[in-house]
Order: sequence, then structure tokens, then C-alpha cells
Amino acid sequence: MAADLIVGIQWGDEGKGKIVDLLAQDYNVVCRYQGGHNAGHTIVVDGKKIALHLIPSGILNPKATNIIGNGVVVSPEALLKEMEQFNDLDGRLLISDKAHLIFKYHEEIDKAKEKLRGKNAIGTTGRGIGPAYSDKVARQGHRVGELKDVAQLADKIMEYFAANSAYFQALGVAVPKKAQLLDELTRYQEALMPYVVDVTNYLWDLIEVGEAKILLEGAQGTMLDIDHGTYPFVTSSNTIAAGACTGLGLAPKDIDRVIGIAKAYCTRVGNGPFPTEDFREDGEKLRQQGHEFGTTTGRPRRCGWFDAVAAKYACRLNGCDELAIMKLDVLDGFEKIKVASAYEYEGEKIEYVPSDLENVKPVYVEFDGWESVVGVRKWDQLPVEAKLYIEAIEDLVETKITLISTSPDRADTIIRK
Ligand code: 2SA
Ligand code: MG
Repeated sequence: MAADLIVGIQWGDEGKGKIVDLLAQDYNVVCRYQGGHNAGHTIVVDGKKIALHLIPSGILNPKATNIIGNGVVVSPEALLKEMEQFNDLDGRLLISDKAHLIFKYHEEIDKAKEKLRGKNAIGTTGRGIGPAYSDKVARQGHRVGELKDVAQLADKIMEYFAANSAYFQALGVAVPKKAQLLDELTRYQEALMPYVVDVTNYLWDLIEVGEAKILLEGAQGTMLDIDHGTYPFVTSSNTIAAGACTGLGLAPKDIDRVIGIAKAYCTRVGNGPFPTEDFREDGEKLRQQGHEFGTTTGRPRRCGWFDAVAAKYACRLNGCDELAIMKLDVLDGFEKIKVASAYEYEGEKIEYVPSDLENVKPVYVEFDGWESVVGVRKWDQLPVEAKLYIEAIEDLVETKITLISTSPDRADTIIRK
């Protein structure tokens, strides 16, 4: 009995939320393995908007247990706010004792450092993600399990501030007041400790018994991976499928099916290379038709054409067994639709992703557009141009497209096996 995994193969915001929500009905355990409250999507259920950042999307399935793995960085403040949206979390939410904590000062460091970077700013979400992961790797971070003894944790945090005082002073980050810190930590302890468990053992037991159906939910996207993305314009975690092993304590053989999620075009928030970005009317039209604004920060997303070179790279990195193509309806009404099938790089035509993606120029193939695919639920009912477009992507990316989304509605999905 193994787990299935969902991973974004672009720069995030591929529409993973809709797919997890759709598939979560078939799973009884849904896990997040990396990232933090920099991730975000809104799901509409019975007309009510629910914003999810940290809690896995399986929370909308009343029968599912939702797990926040050790690879996630947890802001207790953000998590508590999110938890308030639900009144039946007992036994439905579990948090790894090994997940690292994000505190207010991580957010302050994140923002201060972005300011200092000036024109080289990464365009982070300002949620303290990078600084929290930095502390983890520097072995000076704090884990959720430490909330067990708040007095000791408060002491450690004060020591950390004392040891790094010059750094904090330079960044303008205030030293917390001990009494206030203790109050805050006590509040977190009371509210969160009931959900804290040894997630790794919990999952191993489930896998051994063989009854649970486990879904692993990636956040952000492959091109934002700390190792394989467009460094340094990336997030601070391993967003790819491999991250699920380290971020939960699973072995590679525990992962069975990998489903890659891509939009029918491309978007990116924040700075960094984006070869197929369109700076003119087409890009603007994609942004308007696709409502391409960040769910966490509201930032307008950069928009452009589907990049088949990057998508193929991502499918290989993640070992995608199949692909879901989201928001096909956003391409409605375009006369011509472009797809990057190769890059021009150092005077040559290449079909791979080099480590300096900022130096490539896309080579496009062009497709005829179609009028409308909104709400189409059957492959046979798609306009012939849309079918040709999907089949061309499938060929270029060398991965079977098994799912096509034609509106935000859960039901407006073409399943193509
Ligand atoms: P960070 O905050 O350190 O992780 O930022 C580093 C880079 O990673 C990008 N990043 C994202 N890109 C797309 N979507 C994300 N989540 C939110 C959303 C973003 C939002 O779902 O819309 O609301 O703005 C996400 N999180 C991080 C980020 O833009 C930086 O390029
Ligand atoms: Mg998102």
C-alpha cells in the first residue's frame, strides 16, 4: 500500500487545490510535506469561501485526516487563524513534532532582507519562509515539539537573540520581551499540542496496515524548488516529489502514483526567469481571464505561454505518471496560442532546462485557438483545436494527460484515461 502524490510542475498556482479537493474524496489521509503559509488557495464550498494556506486540502472531506509533515514550516499564528474556519478538527488534523516553527521575527527578517536586496529582490511572500528554513539548516531553529516546555523554549529563543544581536540590530528586528514571549508560547502550546504527534510513525503504521489511502500534496511548484528551480529566485524548500520523502519520513518506494499539475498556460509571482512571459496584450488577457492574482498576497501574477521544455524537465524530476491540465477555458477566445517547444541558448537550439534559465529565448510553435471550452466535461465535446492543443502538449512533454479542467467547478473536469 503506497501513497499518491500531487505536484505543481510550473511556478506554483497551477490549480493543485481543485485537484486535491477533487481527489481527496477518494483518500482518507492528505499530507503536506513542505512550504508553509506562503502557499495558498481558495476553495468555494456551498458558496462559502475557504482560504487554505497550511492545512491540507483534504480538510473539506469530513472523513479525511490531514497531516502537516516535518518538512513544513509552521507559523502557529497563521495556523490558529486558519483553524478557526473549522469547528470539527479533533482527529482530523495532525502536526509533526519535527516541523519547524515560524515566529514573527522570521517574517521581519524576510521583509528586511528583501528591502536590502533592492532591485535584486526575490519577491518573497514576506511570510518568513526563507529565514525559518535558514534557521533549520543552521541548526538554530525550533520545532513544534518544543512547545511541550515553553519555559525552556523561551529561554532558547532569548539565547538565540543574544547570540545574533548584531545581526538583528542591523536588520532592525526587535528583541522579544521575555514575558510576552512566554504568554505567546503558552497560547500556542494550549491550542496546538493536542494535534502534535510523531507523524512519521503514524504514517508507517498506516502503510503497514494497508488500509489507508494516502495523498501527498505539494505546495508551490517544481520551478521554485530550492535545488532544481530557478535559483536564487525560488522558495526555500524541495517542492518536488522527492521532498515528500524527507518532508514526511517516507521512503521512495512508499510513493506510487505521481500526478503533475500544470496550467494550460504559465504564470509566476515574484522575480526571476520566466522564458515564455508575455508583456503585451496576450499576457494581460491571460491575467484578466484567468484572475491571476496571488491568493496569499494579492499580487498580480506574471503571465505567458505554456513552456513545454520546462514542463518536460519537471515531469522527469518528479517522475510524473500523468498530468492534469488546468484552466483550459482561460485560453478561450485567443486567435493563436503559443507553446515553447525548445529554447535558443548560446546560439543553439536546445530542448532541456539549463541552470541559467535567464539566458534562454523560447522557440514557439503556434496553434489555432477556439471559441469556448467552459464547462466541457467530455473529451469528445472539446473543439478539435483544443484537442490538438492538448495532444501536442502531451507529445512535447512525453507524459499522458489524464485530466483537463474547464472551470473552477469541481464537476467541470474531463477525465481521460
Ligand atoms: P517565499 O515567500 O520565500 O516562498 O518566496 C520565494 C519565491 O517563491 C514564490 N512563491 C510562490 N509562487 C506562487 N504561489 C505561491 N503561493 C501564493 C499563491 C503566492 C501569493 O498561492 O498565490 O499569494 O502571492 C508562492 N509562494 C511562494 C514567491 O513568489 C517567490 O518568487
Ligand atoms: Mg496558490
